[in-house]
Amino acid sequence: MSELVTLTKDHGIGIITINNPPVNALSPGVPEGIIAAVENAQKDSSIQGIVLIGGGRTFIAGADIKEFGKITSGQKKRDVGLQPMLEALEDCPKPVVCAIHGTAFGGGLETAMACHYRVAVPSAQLGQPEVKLGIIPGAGGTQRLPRLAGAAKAAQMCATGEPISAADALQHSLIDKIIEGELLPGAVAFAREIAGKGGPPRKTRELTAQLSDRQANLAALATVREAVRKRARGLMAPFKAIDAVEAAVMLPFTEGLKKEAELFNECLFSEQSKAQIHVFFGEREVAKIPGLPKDTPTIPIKKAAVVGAGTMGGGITMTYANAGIPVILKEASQELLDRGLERMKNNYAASVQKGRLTRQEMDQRLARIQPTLTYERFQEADIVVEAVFEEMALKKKVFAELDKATRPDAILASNTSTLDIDQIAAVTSRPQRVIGHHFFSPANVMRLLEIVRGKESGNDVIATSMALAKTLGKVGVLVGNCYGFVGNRMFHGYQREAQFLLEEGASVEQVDSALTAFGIAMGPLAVGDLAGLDVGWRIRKEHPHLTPKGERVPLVADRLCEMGRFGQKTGRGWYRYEEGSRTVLPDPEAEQLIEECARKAGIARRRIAPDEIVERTLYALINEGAKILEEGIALRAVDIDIIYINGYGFPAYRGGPMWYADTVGLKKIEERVCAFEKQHGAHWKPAALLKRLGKTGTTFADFDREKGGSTSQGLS
Ligand code: T1G
Repeated sequence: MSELVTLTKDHGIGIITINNPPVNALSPGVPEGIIAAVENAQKDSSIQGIVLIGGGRTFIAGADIKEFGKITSGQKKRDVGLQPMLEALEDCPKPVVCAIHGTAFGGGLETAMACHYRVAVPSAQLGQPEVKLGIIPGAGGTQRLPRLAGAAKAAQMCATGEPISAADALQHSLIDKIIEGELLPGAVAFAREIAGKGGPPRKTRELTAQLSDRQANLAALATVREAVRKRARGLMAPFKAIDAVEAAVMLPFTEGLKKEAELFNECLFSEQSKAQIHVFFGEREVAKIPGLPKDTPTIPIKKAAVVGAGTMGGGITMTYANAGIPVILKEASQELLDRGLERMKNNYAASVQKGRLTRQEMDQRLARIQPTLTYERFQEADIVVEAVFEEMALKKKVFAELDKATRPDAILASNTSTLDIDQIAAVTSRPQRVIGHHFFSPANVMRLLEIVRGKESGNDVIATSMALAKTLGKVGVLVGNCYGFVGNRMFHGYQREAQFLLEEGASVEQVDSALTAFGIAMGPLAVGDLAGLDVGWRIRKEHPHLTPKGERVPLVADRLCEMGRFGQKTGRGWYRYEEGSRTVLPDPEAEQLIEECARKAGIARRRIAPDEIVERTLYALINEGAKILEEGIALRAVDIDIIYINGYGFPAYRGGPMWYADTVGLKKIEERVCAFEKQHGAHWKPAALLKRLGKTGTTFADFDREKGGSTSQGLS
């Protein structure tokens, strides 16, 4: 028996422990070890019952995702290979009790459900998150879960991938008992009690009570399908998961298993799954900073402070309060402070109303926020995040004040979305403590934190920022300091092309619907209206040098702003909006203005196909991304993917712009970019990296591998 799995005894109860850190994944050797342990326990007459438990911080967190590449590349047969282990557990004549702590996810929950009983600690999480990897449960989860928790609950869990708590699991008969005290002794006592009762073990696959009312179950599945349809736009796996649960309602267990395996393989070999597995490992890869020693000390962040209670400042303050960190919030006037606090209270109240937060949790979070008009208590802060107006002079003034008001070891972070971190740091006496923390609106919701290293930013400040991102529930991505950093710099070209396409004949809806059909959460023009067209207008006026002389510039946006059409905030932008509504409505006045600008500029208008819209906007994004990689502003192509998926609504099932580019083929993209350069101008100059990879038939994933990173895990 390998060290991965051990069998010990406690007065007649065999204890099978899995030791495969960090998350007890069912890697090669683990299922085999469990089978051997069950066989040994079966043979041992002194053992009346068995407990299966995970060593370390969690029960089994799933099948080993790293192994999937071997299946899709044909190295391994088309099966996750867990069936023999599940049968060994379920067919064991002695009662097997599964003891759950941490996360029983995917193959982990499927293993638990093959056991005869399940107990868990109150903090345990149980779930089938496979759809987040573009697949469905492939080891009986869609057949056993409905037999325990009912078809509706099973479909909901498998289609959303969201975990449930131990309390919810108990309520839905997924577990038999919550162990309040220490898990192992509690589980052993439970097993001893069951063994004492005697009788044949309870096999999940033989349970039918939950499946008896077929019509009611089918109706419930239809309701789940409808609910999922609204959230899972463009995704394949969530619907396949419901189809598999339906097979449990319609077919005998063994037939249902076959149907599940068929649907599982359909998903696993899909482009969507490869992309989503790339994203899973990518979100872990971005946390690894080449050249930053693993043992770099991090600074404890026990108290924070935020300067500016506007939309961003308020969201950032809530993010700290939500993470349990007390936060001082400073504003320049009582009126602005009160408005900011009001907005946060309303935000929390809305979450309470939706049942996402209890009233008590709301009060606890608000109690962590300490409003102020002075820097008096800023000595207490380990980190300060500046979130004032996007204007260099103002930011420099605030940083000079913070340099005096805070402890010399405090970290000073700027939420600037475009400005030069080094210039800001230069007004302080501790540039090594200055860094960019670029949150995305709404800051308490969006998962991305773009961490901008200045040329003086210390390793400890970088390491602390990366760790803090995780504490705040964010995905932290480290980027270099240039105008717009990574996300906004790439977005500039994407927006530019969207507006050029309008001038050349596409309508506002055509541009946006081409990209939402591609899977992007919101079209570029609707995003402009949401963010406020005046933000870009002010930046263009303050930084005319950003547009190289003689280069073509978009004509309409400035005109819209001169007319006071700033977007949602003024009820008109590229679209018009009814009072208090965020629903985009076509506006003939905007279309008229576009035609007029084009006519005056002598631009011939023509019918533009959705493919061209997608190509010109996304290839502009990808080409700029390649330049950013060349300059080392982004560490890896996957970093860009994670930025766009978590900050700009790029669909995870497309893997991000750079992964998507690899699926199209860089040779084709390079050729198209060169063609656009000839047709539309120098702003399309292809990146040298794109040319190199295109010519050598290699990919951005190869580029990352060259740099020592890889998220494709052998995905071919
Ligand atoms: N397989 C392989 N590696 C895994 C893994 C897994 N299932 N889960 C985590 N890791 C690695 C991860 O890459 C990282 O590595 C390290 O463990 C720590 O993870 C048959 C087909 C459990 C909530 O989808 O959600 O079962 O970067 O940083 O934040 O039906 O990991 O250090 O080298 O995320 O504490 C279903 C995936 C699989 C759960 C812990 N299971 N994991 O979060 O740590 S499909 C999942 C998680 C399946 C069956 C199907 C999280 C976690 P490295 P971490 P964490």
